[in-house]
Amino acid sequence: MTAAQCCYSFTAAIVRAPSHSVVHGLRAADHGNPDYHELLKQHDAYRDALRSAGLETTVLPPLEDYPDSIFVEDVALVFSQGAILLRPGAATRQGESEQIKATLNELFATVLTIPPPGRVDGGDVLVLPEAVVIGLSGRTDRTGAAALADCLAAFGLRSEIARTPPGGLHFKSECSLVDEETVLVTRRLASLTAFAKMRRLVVPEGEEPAANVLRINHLLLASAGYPRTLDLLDQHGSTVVPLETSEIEKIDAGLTCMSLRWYR
Ligand code: CIR
Repeated sequence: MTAAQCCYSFTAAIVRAPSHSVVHGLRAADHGNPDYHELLKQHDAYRDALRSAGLETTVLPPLEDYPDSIFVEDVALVFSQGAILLRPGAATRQGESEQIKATLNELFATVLTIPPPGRVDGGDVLVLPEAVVIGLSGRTDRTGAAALADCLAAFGLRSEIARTPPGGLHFKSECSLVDEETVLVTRRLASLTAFAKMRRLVVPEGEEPAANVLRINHLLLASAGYPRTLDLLDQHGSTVVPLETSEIEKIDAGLTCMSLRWYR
């Protein structure tokens, strides 16, 4: 498998439809509840973008008991080699893993798991061409990161441990892959050793939530609300698909969180 296949050359995706309870999703600061109908519209546009990028998408049913369950990225990692079922760090999200297990078992020949007591959220895991970076955070602990490193090694993937900046929810809230040689990062992550060999596009001050973009095949999905970052990506030569993210941002989420992608 080439680096691009591992990082952004995908053919399949899993998403989960938003539940009505999504408006009560976890958040660090209260900026008001998301509007359910607007969020549904934004989620539909996201699903359309995945299809435009060429992904065959499995849509899982909503889970009313789990407000944050549309953020499937946090409960599993998926690769051509197989899947890894994670143990999310937030108490209210721990049952979500069990809810996606059967789907992973249907779609993947191999499903590895993070054993208790380790905790890992997929939002803390960035797949780069040379290594998978695991960011320790309030959700991902050292025990979980060590168990994840073993799972990744079983799939032939090298990993590195980094640290999610203080106060940040997830590592990927502040960085994401633009292409094989380039990452988009907030200023405070720009000098991270894991990015030393890569070109770094630094998100303009005041647009930090824009750091979470999603590269899929020839397209780069980016948040529509951040014009200076969109310009930066455009100047870089990316084919950008701007998507509205106002409602999921109220519950601390970005574009990568709403899907699992892999090359089947
Ligand atoms: C949470 O706090 O878990 C959700 N409200 C947001 C999760 C966003 N997921 C992600 O960035 N990978």
